[in-house]
Amino acid sequence: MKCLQKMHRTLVLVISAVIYICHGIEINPECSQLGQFLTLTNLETGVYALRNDSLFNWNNAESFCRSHNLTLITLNSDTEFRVVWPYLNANFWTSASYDQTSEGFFWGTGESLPLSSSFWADQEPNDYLIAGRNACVFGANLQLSDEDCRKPNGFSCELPEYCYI
Ligand SMILES: [Ca+2]
Ligand SMILES: [Ca+2]
Repeated sequence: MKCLQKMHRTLVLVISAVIYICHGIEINPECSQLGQFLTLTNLETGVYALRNDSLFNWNNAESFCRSHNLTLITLNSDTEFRVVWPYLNANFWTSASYDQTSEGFFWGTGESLPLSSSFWADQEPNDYLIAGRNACVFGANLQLSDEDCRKPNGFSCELPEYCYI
């Protein structure tokens, strides 16, 4: 008996499990001691001290970060905002504030935060237009808003820019 074996070519789709290995960002070795007395979270966009529990006005938040050789958080990209946001549960001060002399918003790094940025929430920024008010920038709901710098908010510190290789 002749057994014909028919070879069927079967297209087999092998679905491999894709393992995402989340690497934290690479840090300049000089920066290894910065913020060492705080709980730091190393994410793909930066190293952060997330302070959900403390409500400070902008100047005190900025001073707190600086006293640990850190800066207030600078959201350099949409990606950074999205990566950091899940770790924050309240409004948080960023490093950006309005500079009356230059008539613009700037991050702590010196980079401009243009009025045309898509990060701004609807109708924001608006507090900077109020005479005599110092306006600082906080993040909430994946958007930025300005507000009187004296108001208390949560905040997040970050390693200074030069620490990121
Ligand atoms: Ca950053
Ligand atoms: Ca505002």
